[in-house]
Amino acid sequence: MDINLIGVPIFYGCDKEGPQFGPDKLREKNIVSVLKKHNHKVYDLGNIHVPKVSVKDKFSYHSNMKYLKPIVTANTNLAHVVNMSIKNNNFPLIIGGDHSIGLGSISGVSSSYKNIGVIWLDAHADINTHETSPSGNVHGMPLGASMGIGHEDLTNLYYGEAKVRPENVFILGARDIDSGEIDLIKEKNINVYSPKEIREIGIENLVNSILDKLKANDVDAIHLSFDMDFIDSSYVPGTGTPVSNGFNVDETKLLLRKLVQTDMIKSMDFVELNTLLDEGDRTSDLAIEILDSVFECIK
Ligand code: DIR
Ligand code: MN
Ligand code: MN
Ligand code: MN
Repeated sequence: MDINLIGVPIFYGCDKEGPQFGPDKLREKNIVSVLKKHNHKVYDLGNIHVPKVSVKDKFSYHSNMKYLKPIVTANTNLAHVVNMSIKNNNFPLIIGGDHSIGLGSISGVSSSYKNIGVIWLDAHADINTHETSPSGNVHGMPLGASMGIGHEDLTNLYYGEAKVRPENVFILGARDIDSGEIDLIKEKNINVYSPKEIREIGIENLVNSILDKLKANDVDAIHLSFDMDFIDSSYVPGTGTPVSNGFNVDETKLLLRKLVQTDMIKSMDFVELNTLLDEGDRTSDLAIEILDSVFECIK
């Protein structure tokens, strides 16, 4: 596989400093040589430009979407790089940064394919809108916006239509879902599985059934979006919104490896590593360990 490493040093989506150091931290931890071990060619495309704005402009662009304008600008840049990467038969590995970068990555991926699937691994559902969000943090909105739900500045990013159909979205690991999101899940019949439900079904059974459904829906590629807070809070001090009752490290690796072994995953986000909150380098080291394990299974 020809991997394009794309960093997005942004924290505007979570309004908490730290995630902007994620891409360079993983480079310092030799992410490139770790990926190369598994016979991939790795091209580090560097970091996407994120405009600098001051804290006093947080609400200048919208009253319940903090830092809206620089988030849209950075994600539009990201979308184009991801689109070009896929058009040239590369695998974009997008390193955050907070999860607002799902806006750009999914927009770029969906430009390159006819009908994509999205598998979102997260303690949260990230389908809030400016109307339902209790925080005003855009990192809680990217998956909703990608389905065409929410404010037009987000839903029209890069190009003006929905990027993924709700029936092709699978949210795995969710265990902290806001009330407006619960309503939307019911209304749109969105596929959401908590860690408890995944354990009951079994990781392998679940992956098989997701793949069957996406194939039946005629999906031509799957984008995988991994939020560090998918993992149980006891293992990931270095993430902004840790949640208990998540998967342990071995379960997480097994799920990710089964997913990429389907050969349908054509792009991946890896987000919400917060180096400022980390205990030593515990969470950064875990990030490397997980990426090592995942890319061993990608052909
Ligand atoms: C929360 C947190 N649901 C919000 N979302 C997070 O602000 O909308 N997503 N942390 O990963
Ligand atoms: Mn998230
Ligand atoms: Mn999350
Ligand atoms: Mn919440």
